[in-house]
Amino acid sequence: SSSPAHRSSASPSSAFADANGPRQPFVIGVSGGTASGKTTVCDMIIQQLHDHRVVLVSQDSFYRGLTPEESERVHEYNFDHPDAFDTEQLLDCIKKLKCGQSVHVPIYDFKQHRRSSDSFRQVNASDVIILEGILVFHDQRVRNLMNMKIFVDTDADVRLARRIRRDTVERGRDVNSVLEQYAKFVKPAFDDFVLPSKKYADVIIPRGGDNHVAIDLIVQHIHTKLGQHDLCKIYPNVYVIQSTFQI
Ligand code: UZR
Ligand code: MG
Repeated sequence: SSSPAHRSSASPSSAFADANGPRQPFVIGVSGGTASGKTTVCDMIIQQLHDHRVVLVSQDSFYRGLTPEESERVHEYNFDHPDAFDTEQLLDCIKKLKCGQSVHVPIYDFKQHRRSSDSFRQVNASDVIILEGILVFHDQRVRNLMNMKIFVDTDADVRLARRIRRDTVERGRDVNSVLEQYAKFVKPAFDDFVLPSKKYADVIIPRGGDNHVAIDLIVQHIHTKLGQHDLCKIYPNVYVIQSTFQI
């Protein structure tokens, strides 16, 4: 709806009576190549937004589980291709969160390349939703749900060095298999899908989590956006009047 009601609302009653319903959460997309520092950037934003309720949703959680046949030939599986993700389910989750509903996010096991069959992570409605992942800007429908798009831009050599360290230390892989996968899938998919999606970003952060100035600017902007409507703040199904009203 293009009703200007919520923009011109000067009294609390008009804020509550708004035909657009409650204020929607602010959705931030954070993309960038593998090991670019997406998680670090998200953590820093979350830390600085401590006075708001923020949830982080990772695109990784929406990896499709591999079939037994695919698991046997896991070295031939392309985890960096858009088809590796269940984008319909991701879309559904973010849409629900935007409407203030809570959702069940799948739990993905990177070692078994499978989803947990019996457990989920429950994510509740929030003021800010951060969606991070290598391909969160790929699908137009997902992009359209975002209020702000951030691309973390880190040099490829730095990313590869980090990726080797992470996969060998945290995921129990050997250097050769990491390099093989990088050359076969990770780098080509970055060139074909990730880098072309950079053009959709509103903000590009060079050097990722090391860039404190960029993070500060982004957090200031989010504060401004959230503050614009601080007559009512969303809590699950409850509206709380936050500020004193000017007459
Ligand atoms: P980030 N990935 C795996 O290595 N194993 C899996 O089961 C699922 C994903 C990798 C994926 C991608 N690719 O490069 C990376 N490969 O996780 C994305 N190969 O994670 O954005 O944190 O780097
Ligand atoms: Mg990550």
